[in-house]
Amino acid sequence: MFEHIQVAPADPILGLNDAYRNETNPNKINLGVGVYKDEAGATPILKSVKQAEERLVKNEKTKSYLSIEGPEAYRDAVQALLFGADHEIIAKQRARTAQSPGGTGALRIAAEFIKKHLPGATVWVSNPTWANHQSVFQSVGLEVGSYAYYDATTKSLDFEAMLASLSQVPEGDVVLFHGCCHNPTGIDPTTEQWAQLAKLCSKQGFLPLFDFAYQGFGSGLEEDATGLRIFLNQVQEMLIANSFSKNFGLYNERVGALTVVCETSDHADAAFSQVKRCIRANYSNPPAHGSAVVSEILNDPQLRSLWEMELQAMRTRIHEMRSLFVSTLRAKGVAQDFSFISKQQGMFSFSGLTPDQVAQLRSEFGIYIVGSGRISVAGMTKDNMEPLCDAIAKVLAD
Ligand code: PLP
Ligand code: TYF
Repeated sequence: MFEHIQVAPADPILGLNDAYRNETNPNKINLGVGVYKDEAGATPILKSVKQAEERLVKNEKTKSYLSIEGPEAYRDAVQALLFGADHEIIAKQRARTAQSPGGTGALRIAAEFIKKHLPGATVWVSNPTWANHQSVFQSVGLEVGSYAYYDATTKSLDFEAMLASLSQVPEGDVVLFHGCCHNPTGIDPTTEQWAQLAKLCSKQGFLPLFDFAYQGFGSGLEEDATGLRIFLNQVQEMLIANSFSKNFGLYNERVGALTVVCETSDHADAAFSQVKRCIRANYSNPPAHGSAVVSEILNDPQLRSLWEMELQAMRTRIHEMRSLFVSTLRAKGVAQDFSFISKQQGMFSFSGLTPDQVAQLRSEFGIYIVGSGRISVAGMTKDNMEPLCDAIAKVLAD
């Protein structure tokens, strides 16, 4: 029965992570997968998370099933984080949120919901985008198209081309936006550009799907929601897939949410009943631990302020590494201008390194970078910066 099955290609990012684990070079450096590292190169559990977990272990009374959509305290906290606690959407109950297994789980439920309830819709993703987007949408049979985003020559957003592509998207299709900290380029629209995109969305009549996996990693929790909130002032309907993998460091707990925003509370009830139906047919109901940790932290002022400080420390360290990377390369006499890297947001940057240079960094120096040249700045530390920049200077000179 199984003898005809072909080996599937490895995930370009997670596969690289597996290869890194087996790398024998003692000086190896991992700038592949988007996992935050601290100054010591570790991915520790946040103090706020540990404290919340201690409380949970002490107070937890049952392991009985959660509801399909997850606990109310969690869902309310997610909405407050996305919209701001005083938003009209919350007062008018125009949104419904379901807990999901990570941001990926939220995208997958969104995909099934789109496939069933927006028949014929194509999903448009930026070029480039996170490697998994195409697979998630295609795996439910959706057509995926791409819109212009990145200009490799100027290493910036090609906003005119982006507007031109999105002007071709027909009414009823779905456009995926990265809420902040665009993966893989690190380049986000400005506030003015978000406003133009929102206007275009409303004119064209496409549905925005926000993938919001890095809230708090760019400029701050509120600041990073700017694009999302500008859209919400302009359009009545939206899907939002958010993840707490990065901003709570809860990668392996698989915690995120899918939020549906509708024109009215009645529409939201109907749409949400269908979201719940998709969930039921997938994994029935979500795991408890991750969401319990997140809602314990978000709903407790002391834990919340500790978490916000820890998030700020992660964000600040990444920005410091960006500047240090640029100045260290310069100090090593690298002629190319890498200053664009210090202007970008979030964990990632497109370095402009070619596939050959990426391969050489891996084989000669044990430095792992995604083939596209995307580097995870979050994997840089003060300790690995010198050998990293020496190696990059070497491959650029060859
Ligand atoms: N969306 C983007 C843009 C991401 O970079 C990630 C990274 O993991 C995800 C979604 C998925 O998040 P999660 O790990 O919570 O499934
Ligand atoms: O882009 C990244 O590195 C992270 C982690 O299939 C990730 O978003 C990468 C690939 C994947 C799942 C998560």
